[in-house]
Parts: sequence; structure tokens; C-alpha cells
Amino acid sequence: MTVLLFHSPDDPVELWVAELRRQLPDVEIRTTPDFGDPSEIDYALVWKPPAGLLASLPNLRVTFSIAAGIDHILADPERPTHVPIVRMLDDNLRDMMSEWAILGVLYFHRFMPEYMAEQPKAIWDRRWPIYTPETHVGVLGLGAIGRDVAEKFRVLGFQVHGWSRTPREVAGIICHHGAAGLEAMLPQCRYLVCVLPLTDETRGIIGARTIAALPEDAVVVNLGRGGHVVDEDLLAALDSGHLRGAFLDVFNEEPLPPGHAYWRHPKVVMTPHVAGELVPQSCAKAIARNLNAHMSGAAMEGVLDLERGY
Ligand code: NDP
Ligand code: OXD
Repeated sequence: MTVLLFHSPDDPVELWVAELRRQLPDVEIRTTPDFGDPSEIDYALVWKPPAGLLASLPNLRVTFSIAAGIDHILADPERPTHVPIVRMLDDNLRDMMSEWAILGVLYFHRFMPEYMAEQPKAIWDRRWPIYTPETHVGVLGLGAIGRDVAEKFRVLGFQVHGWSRTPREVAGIICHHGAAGLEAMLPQCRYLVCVLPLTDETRGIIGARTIAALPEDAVVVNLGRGGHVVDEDLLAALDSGHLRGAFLDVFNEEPLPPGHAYWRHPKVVMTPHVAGELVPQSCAKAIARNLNAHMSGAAMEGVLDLERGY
């Protein structure tokens, strides 16, 4: 019988196992830590696998990521390099990410930081609106998630820019690519939303240079990875008054240490890496589709391109 090993320190294991059994009735589902003979494992479905776990499975055929990002798997230096890695492509995950990006932008766009500060003081102070049709949102990443984010901002009436590595065309979106594209886009963006994968090229992309290129009073919304942000540079720009605020879901260190400046910073709003959740009722279907495709010799969706790094 085909065997799938599930490992995640952060997800509801029982719910996942139940959904996987429902979607893959002919596959045996095992979980860490007591999963029996490692040589019996054909497929692994993992979030943050401990170093060496994947290498200990001699007959592993595919590693599925319990995440759209695969950086948590690449972080294992012992990972078997001949085994394909497949990222999560899931509509519910995508939609949750778009919701969170919109939440972050609208929170600032509709002056919620100011109104929330004034409410306990019973201050009735109406602010004049920022005119949405002339407000530019820049979305870093135009992939499975970023494209949806960009299109939904367009539906809300913003001027929307998208940035990718290679040239893209998306109806209604002003598309940019590469270093020159980023340079052209940034000065226009009152809101900068990051939905990039973490790679050698994108690490630290939201650093002093990028931030300085944004207009005065811009807001940074990061739901990609913490590694995209240079924390000291972001904090310096918030403190100097160049940036109006930051809406952050992901951090260089997770959980964020209790002493970190973000926790108590008056211009930072943060959530604990929850922008997009991997809901088993939805994601197990995506795993089943790919696993069945692999077993029947068909192509899988979302296979990592090692050279690109995402
Ligand atoms: P995709 O692989 O579908 O898309 C990645 C996009 O980023 C592509 O448009 C790609 O460009 C672009 N990109 C990659 N490298 C560069 C670069 N060097 N310069 C410019 N653009 C670049 O990824 P997804 O949309 O599925 O996911 C994006 C990321 O979102 C995940 O990797 C993860 O880090 C994060 N995420 C976070 C979650 C959370 O809860 N906070 C939940 C889910 C995802 P091109 O189109 O040219 O290939
Ligand atoms: C993801 C995540 O990449 O949850 O899917 O961070």
C-alpha cells in the first residue's frame, strides 16, 4: 500500500489525517513521530520538517509542502535533493491571503489607527478621505496569490501595480518586472504589499533603498516572509516619519521574541503568521490531486524549480 507521512508542529494533525483519509482512501496516512519503518514511506507532507527527517526516508518519491512557500523545506541542509518538492496551490489559501492584504491596506486607508486611538478619548474627528481612484497600490509578486491580491485591489478601485521577476500581463494591472521595474513602480505606491517567495534574490528586498524610494507616508504590508524585510531599516523609516505604518504577518524570527520592537511600536500592526491558513478540508483535495497525478505518471502542479528557488 502507498504510504503518506504527515509532519507539522503547527497544524491540527487529527483534522488533517481525517481529511487526507477522506480524499485518499487507498493511501495509508502516518504521522510523526511514531511512523514505523522509514523505508515504507512513499510521500511526505510537511511543514518545517526537522533536519534529517526527509533524508531518513530512503524511498521517498515526493515532498509536499504544507505551505505555498517551500523555504521551510529548503532550510533542511540534509534534504534529499533528488526528491521533487511541491508547493501548496489552494484557492482558500489564496483567498485568505487576499483578504488579509486588503485588511491591511484598508485599515490605514480608512484611518483606523487614528480612529482607534481617539475612541477611548471620545474624540469625534472626521478625516478627509484619501481619493481611492488616484491611490496606487504596489504588489510585489504576481504569482498564484499575488495576482489575486492585485486583481482584488483593482476591483476596490485602486490603481494597482504588480511586480514580478519575468514580464507578466494582467488585465487592469500596471505590470513591472526586474530591478528597473521596481525602481519605476516604488515612488508611485502609497501602499506596498509583499507576496513574494523567499529566495536569495528577494531576501531583504524591503530594506533602506526600497523604503526610501516609497513616497512619504507610505505603508508597508508584508505577508510574504519575514526575511523580505530588513527590520532595522523598516523601524528606522517608521521612527523617522518617512513611513506611516506597517502591517506585518511574517517575521525574521517566529514566534517573534517578546522583546522585539515591533510588538509595542505605535505604527506597527501585527498578526502571528495567519494571513493564509492551510485548511485541511480544502488543501487535502490539492494534495490528493497531485499525489494521484504522480502515481498515474501525470504532471503535478506547483513543482519547485530549484534554479529559480520558488
Ligand atoms: P508563486 O510562486 O505563485 O509566485 C511568486 C511570484 O513572485 C511570481 O510572480 C514571481 O515572478 C515573483 N518573484 C519571485 N522572485 C522574484 C524576484 N526575484 N523579483 C521579482 N519577482 C519575483 O508564489 P505564491 O503566489 O503561491 O506565494 C507567494 C508567497 O507568499 C509564498 O512563497 C510564501 O512566502 C507567501 N505566503 C505567505 C502566507 C502567510 O500566511 N503569510 C501564506 C501563503 C503564502 P514570476 O511571475 O516572474 O515567476
Ligand atoms: C505558506 C504559509 O507559505 O502559510 O503557505 O506561510
